[in-house]
Amino acid sequence: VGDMSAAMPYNPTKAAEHGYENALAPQPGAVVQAPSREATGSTLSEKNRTEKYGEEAAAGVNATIGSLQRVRADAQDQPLTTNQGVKISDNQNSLKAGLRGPALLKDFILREKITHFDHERIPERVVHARGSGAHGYFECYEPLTDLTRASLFAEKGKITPVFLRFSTVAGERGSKDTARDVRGFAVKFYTDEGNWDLVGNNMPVFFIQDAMKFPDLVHAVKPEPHHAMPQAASAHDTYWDFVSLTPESTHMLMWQMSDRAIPRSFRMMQGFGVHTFRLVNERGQSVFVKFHWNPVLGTHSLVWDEAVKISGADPDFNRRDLWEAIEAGDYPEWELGIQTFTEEQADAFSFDVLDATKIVPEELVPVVPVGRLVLNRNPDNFFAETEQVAFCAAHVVPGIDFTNDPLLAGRIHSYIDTQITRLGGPNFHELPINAPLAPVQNNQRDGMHRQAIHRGKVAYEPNSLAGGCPFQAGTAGFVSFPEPVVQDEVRGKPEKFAEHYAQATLFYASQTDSEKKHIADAFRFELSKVTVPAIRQRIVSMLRNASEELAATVAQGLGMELPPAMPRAMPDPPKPEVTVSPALSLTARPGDGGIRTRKIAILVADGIDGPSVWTLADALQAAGAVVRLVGPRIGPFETSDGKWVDADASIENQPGVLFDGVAVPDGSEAIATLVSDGRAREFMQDQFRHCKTILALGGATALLEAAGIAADAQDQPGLLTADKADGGTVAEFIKELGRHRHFARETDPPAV
Ligand code: HDD
Repeated sequence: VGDMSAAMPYNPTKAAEHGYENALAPQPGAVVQAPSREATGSTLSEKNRTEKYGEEAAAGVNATIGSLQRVRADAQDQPLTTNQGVKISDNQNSLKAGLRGPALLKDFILREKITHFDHERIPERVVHARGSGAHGYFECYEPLTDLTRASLFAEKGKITPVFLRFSTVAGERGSKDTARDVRGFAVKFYTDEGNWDLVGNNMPVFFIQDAMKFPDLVHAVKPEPHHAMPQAASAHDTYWDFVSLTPESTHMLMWQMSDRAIPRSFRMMQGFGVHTFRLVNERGQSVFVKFHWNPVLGTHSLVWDEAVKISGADPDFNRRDLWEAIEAGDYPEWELGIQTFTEEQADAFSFDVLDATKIVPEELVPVVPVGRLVLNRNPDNFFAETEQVAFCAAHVVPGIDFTNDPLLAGRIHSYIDTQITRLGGPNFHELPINAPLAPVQNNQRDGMHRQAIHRGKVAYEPNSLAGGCPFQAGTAGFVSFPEPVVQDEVRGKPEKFAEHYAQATLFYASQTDSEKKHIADAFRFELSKVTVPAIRQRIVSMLRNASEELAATVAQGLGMELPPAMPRAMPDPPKPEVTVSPALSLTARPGDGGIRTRKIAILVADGIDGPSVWTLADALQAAGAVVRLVGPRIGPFETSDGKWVDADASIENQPGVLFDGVAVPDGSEAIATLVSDGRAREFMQDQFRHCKTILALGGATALLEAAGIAADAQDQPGLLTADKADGGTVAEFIKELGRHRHFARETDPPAV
């Protein structure tokens, strides 16, 4: 008693008991593949050179870290403590009355630990629960002062830090990334005049015109309330029931059934502000504006069969892709474009710009690039940043204002309101990720979890006791655009809101043949999951007003008679200005034809032709691709020339759907192994079915044949065969990979 060492004879250092320190050391002979990191808790991207400054950012001073540095916690070389800072001597054993006796109530260390754990979870977002975020910056190209006084657009080259969160809408927090769904594209700009949140999606329109319908829409698409199925899927009765009775959703359904709902990468999708907003300049003049984000890598998507399989192979597919690209220093980048138009122009349009189910076609009002957004740092902590970030459509800054879009009106209310439940009170703006860089001074006080310590006795305005401070900023502050309103109070819609189909027709007509086919296939799939025939019929009758061709294809796919077209709310709609808009096809933005960050597999097994492996790997990596050697198992394989290659992935843990293309080198023993491996055959079948680029060298064509890939392979676009990996072959392979997909070889049903 009194001798501490005698009181701790029972394995107080559990880790040592298990040889933990040894377990961390590389095993003898192990090849260390990942670059070893200093255990500072920082991510690699923080250490990457910043594009703008060209030098390595010192820890904590990455251009986008800013005020977050103050709260970053790092336990390197520090002892374990309680939340009160008391050092903990034993984190393995609770305090007991005797080794076999009862645990004691006075064990405050145990109780604090368990209590905190019990409260670790917070409610997930009511929609957009699953998301992935990153830090970055926005850079303004040219001053936009003629149009807006928003400070982030004030100067050429001005940098504003941002945090961006991508999301799916319907699935729960732990659901999959590759659901057929809209993707959220929410940007928080930490401007020097306060935070501006542009809370958009990867589709420029919405399902409904009025926020009054939002809870109904969400209740319909979420898992059905009686059995909580299906997870992260719109393919069920209640969703299609609702939209079939809501013809204003027809345009959005086109987008949602298109390949845009299954992006290959967050880095390869567009973003849109959706609503018409206002820009307001220093003189108080205003124009309408639509915001567009265009990805530098181009717009690319998955195909449905692939998305379904990826959701099993890697439910974190898009999250991982974003994380890895940033860690590798391949910073995702978008260009911000704006469409601006006057109120008079808007009045003349065939559609209403306050209707969020309508776009302003680019052919009518061009998109002008005004800046770029680069994501260059992964969060330090998912919960603290990506989960606790609170976006809000009401967060605007001087120079940006709302319009009377009735959907936007509901959003201005909803987001702050939802955070109060989700983040536990009204002070969520003080969470580090949400706190503006601009100073905050007001007379709001108290509430749960208040961080600021307000000094003085004055918390009201006007006051004389604090010299009138904080004082009203007058015209230096946010001044709402004085839009005149003299109207009767009514519940109703403007006249042009009644036209539901012209832009659905426009969207469908603007797609390539394979995109049209995918839209029809998606309707077929989703509606085939609907159990009530009348719902299917209503959707097809609705589609007849958008495209007779589409309606007929879907009806045929569902084995049903073509029902009569749904009666139109507006029988004699205005003539649309634009009937085909090439910009609406994903193919309009192919990227630069390069293969940067694309994941390419090289299949290996014992006896593989080593020189081909190295030639291919070097050339692909030089072109910026991410190369993985994929074997029947991980680990070393002997090459035909007696050397070794080390597979860092197995066909089992990284199936074909996770790669953008595949090369199979020659080597008779290796090919025989792969031919006899059902997984390897399936790997090739998926690569073929999903229209990816395939290269088979020499005898590797046997694997194609074994996979049932047609002997007339030579005629198949994107399917390359060659004797060896010479310069011409490799260049051709890289060129074909740059096309991303070869939809010309797609058939329905799939031939392979
Ligand atoms: Fe919303 C989240 C985008 C209509 C109510 N919404 C949320 C997020 C995005 C959008 C990207 C996730 C933000 C994040 O990453 O944290 N929402 C949109 C777009 C809409 C839209 C582009 C139509 C143009 N939303 C909309 C309406 C309402 C809401 C009409 C309600 C009247 N949205 C919410 C919400 C959420 C949300 C309930 C859930 C979590 C959150 O706000 O923070 O308030």
